[in-house]
Amino acid sequence: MEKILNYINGELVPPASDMWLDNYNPAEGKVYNLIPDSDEKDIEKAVAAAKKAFPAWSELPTSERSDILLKIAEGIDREFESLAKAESDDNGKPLKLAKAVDIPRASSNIRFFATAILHFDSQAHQTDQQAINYTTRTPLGVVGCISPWNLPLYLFTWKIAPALAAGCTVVAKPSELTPMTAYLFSKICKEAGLPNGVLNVVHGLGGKAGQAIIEHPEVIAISFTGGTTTGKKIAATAAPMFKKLSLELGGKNPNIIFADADFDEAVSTSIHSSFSNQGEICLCGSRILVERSVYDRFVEEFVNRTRKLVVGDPTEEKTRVGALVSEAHMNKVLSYIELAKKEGGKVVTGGERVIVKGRCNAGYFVAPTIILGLDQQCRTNQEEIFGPVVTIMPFDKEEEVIEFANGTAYGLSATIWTENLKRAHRVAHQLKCGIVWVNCWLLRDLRTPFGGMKQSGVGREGGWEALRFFTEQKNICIKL
Ligand code: TXE
Repeated sequence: MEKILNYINGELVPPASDMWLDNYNPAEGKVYNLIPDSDEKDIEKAVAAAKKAFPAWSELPTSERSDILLKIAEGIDREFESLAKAESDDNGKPLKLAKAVDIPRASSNIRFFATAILHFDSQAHQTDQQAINYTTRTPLGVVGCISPWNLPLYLFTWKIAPALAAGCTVVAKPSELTPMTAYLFSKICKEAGLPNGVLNVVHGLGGKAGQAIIEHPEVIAISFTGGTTTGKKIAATAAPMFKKLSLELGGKNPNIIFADADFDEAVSTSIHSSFSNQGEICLCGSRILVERSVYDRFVEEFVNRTRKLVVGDPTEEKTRVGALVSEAHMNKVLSYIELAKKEGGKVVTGGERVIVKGRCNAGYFVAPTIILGLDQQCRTNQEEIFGPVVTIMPFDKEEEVIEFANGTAYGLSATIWTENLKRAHRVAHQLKCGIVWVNCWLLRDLRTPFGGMKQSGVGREGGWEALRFFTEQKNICIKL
């Protein structure tokens, strides 16, 4: 069986312990390769390599760093087919989606930061006639990047691209559930001539390899995307060490539909924002809040459209909903559906595991599920399920829907559907979340800050924010 290898100091190497973990293809429910069960020894080697590589990489002219990163982006484009297949095989998502979103966006992430760094500048302030201050920004050093399984290569590159562009060297750990694209990416980096030790990719478990990155004293900043519970643990370890932290955590995002919305667009985009990537996107709108006068019409149309979504083999063109990432995650999602029923919810479509005939008959598929009749306070409407499960609730007034929308511990994103411009601005300003989409969803401009409020995280990624995160500021004051 194929063995995925770590990428340390420019070499593809097995873990020090020679221990391996099973990597499942969730659409087949079968192990299809092995990944390193790395531990602190591997992290130690990776940090030492990153430390050694830092002076030369950080002092390389920006244009040369940029050129190498652009070569890596070209490598992603060249390996497009194999990366898309690996992304789908590891995660269970439709191959079509990996081709349309994950891989092109991974390449865009690298290109964006490779070119953004060429325009990154610092500031100067004249203090009356007394002094001139100028502020420098220098790369931090060795940083840790830990990414999740839902958009594997996309989120992996979203972290490492700004770190490398800024001149940091990186120890990265992709999710143990979806390691394959990061492994292929290591090979692309080698081919592109990335100097040894600049990027080190160590595979393994979160509590072991991941925790060793967080605890390592030479790793001075952590960029993490994953669950809120993991984020808390990471913050608890890193905060007393005064590490710089960027945490992108979960969401329980409201999708607000006012009666004056463009109905057809609201319905079709809500299908995407509810069930794309099996609902395993932190930005999915899992709570649909609909103004009462259009509630019945919306529910009818939305349920009909949802029933037509094809759940099936991720490699088939017609498939819209693939497998969930793991058996454990499928069971978690199914247990939330049971909880919703206990809480008085009515499952109007879906609600169960789907057995797909043929190659995928042992896969972890769950039917797109719509639940009605729950109140705002229940656990189903408070906790992140991270699967193809949405609730729909009616509302009467603008103030009420703002209260509903803000009424969870999360604050990542929200969508507002209305043709009333003033209301769009008014409501958007009152929502306690980091990203608000008006009459659209997941439209991304990489220059904009990305991140959440409350338990959805701390810090902002994207654009200059990411480059600032990976640099240290110093102000120099000169008396005139
Ligand atoms: O993610 P984890 P899990 C949410 C979603 C999901 C839940 C749990 O609700 O059901 O989180 O998913 C690494 N030190 N999201 O458990 O554990 C881990 O190896 C250092 C939302 O799979 O947070 C992986 O690389 N690292 C989310 C990464 O953290 C640790 C996407 C994420 O895994 C670690 C994924 C530790 N102690 C899940 N423990 C989003 N916001 O997009 C784990 N890891």
